[in-house]
Amino acid sequence: MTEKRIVVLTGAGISAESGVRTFRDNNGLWEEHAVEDVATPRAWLRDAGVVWRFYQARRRQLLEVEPNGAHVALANLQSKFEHVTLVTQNVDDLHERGGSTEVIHMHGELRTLRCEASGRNEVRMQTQDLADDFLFCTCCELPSRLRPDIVWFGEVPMQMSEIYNAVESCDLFIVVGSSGHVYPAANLVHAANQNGAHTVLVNLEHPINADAFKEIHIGKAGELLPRLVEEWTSNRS
Ligand code: BV8
Repeated sequence: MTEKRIVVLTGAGISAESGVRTFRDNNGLWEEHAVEDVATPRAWLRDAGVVWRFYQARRRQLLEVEPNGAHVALANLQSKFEHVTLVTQNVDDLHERGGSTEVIHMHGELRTLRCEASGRNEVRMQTQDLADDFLFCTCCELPSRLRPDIVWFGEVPMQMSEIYNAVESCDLFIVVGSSGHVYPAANLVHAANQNGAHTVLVNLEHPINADAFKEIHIGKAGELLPRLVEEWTSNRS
C-alpha cells in the first residue's frame, strides 16, 4: 500500500492553550486592534510606529510561551509518517519548538524581520531586537529599515504553489484551530475535497467552513490531537 500523504493546516487555535491570543475569539487580538491599523501595507505606510509596536509586543511574547500537547502531537505525526506537509497560518515558532520540521509559514513569522530594500529576512530575537525602536538590516551597505516578516492582508501568502501541490495530491487533510475566515487558507479544504482527500477538522467550535469537512472533532486541540495522533499512528512502528 503506498504511503499515506498527509497535509496539516493549523491556525491560531492550536497556540491558544500556550497562551498566544487568537484573533477572533473573545479577547482576541482583533478586538483591540483594527486589522486596517496594524496588519496591512497601508497601515505600515501610514503609521509604521503603531504597526511596529504591535509586532514587537507579539515578538516579545514568544519568549514567554511554550508549545502545548497539540504541537508535540503533530511532531509525533511527522515522525511516524514519511509524507506530512505542515502548513501554518500562525506566525509564532511553537511548531518548531514542539519538534516539527519543515514548517511552511504561509503568513510569515515573528522570529524573522525583512529588509525593506532587499526583501531578505534575518532572525532578530536578541534582547536588543525586542525594544520599540526601529531596527536596521545587516544585508545592505547603507542599512535599511526592517519590517515585520509577516504577510499582511492584501499581500500574497508564502509558498502557495508548494501548498496547493501538497493539498491537491494528499490522502488526508487535517485543519486544527482555524475559524476559516482568512483566504486563501480557508479555501484549501475545498481543494482537498476536490482531489478526493479525507478531510478532518479539530476545532473548539464549528468554524464558518465546517460543512466542507468529512470528519469533525469539537474540543481543545491540546486534548483531542494527542489522542487522534495516537489512533492514527497506533499500528505504526
Ligand atoms: C491574499 C498575519 C491574494 C497577520 C494574517 C478571497 C480570496 C483571496 C483573498 C481574499 C478573499 N476574500 C478576502 C480576501 C482578502 C484577505 C482575506 O482573507 N480577508 C478576510 C478577513 C475576509 N486575504 C488576504 O489578504 C491574503 N492575501 O489573498 O492575496 C492571493 C490569493 C490567493 C493566492 C495568492 C494570492 C493574506 C491573508 C493573510 C493575512 N495575515 N496573519 C498577523 O498574524 O499579525 S491572517 C491571520 O488570520 C493570522 O495569520 C491567523 O492565523 C489567520 C486566520 O485566523 P485563524 O488562525 O483562523 O484564527 P482565528 O482567531 O480566526 O480562529 C481561531 C480558531 O481556533 C477559532 O475557530 C477557535 O474556535 C479555535 N480555537 C480557539 N482555541 C482553541 C481552538 N481550537 C482548538 N483548540 C483550542 N484550544
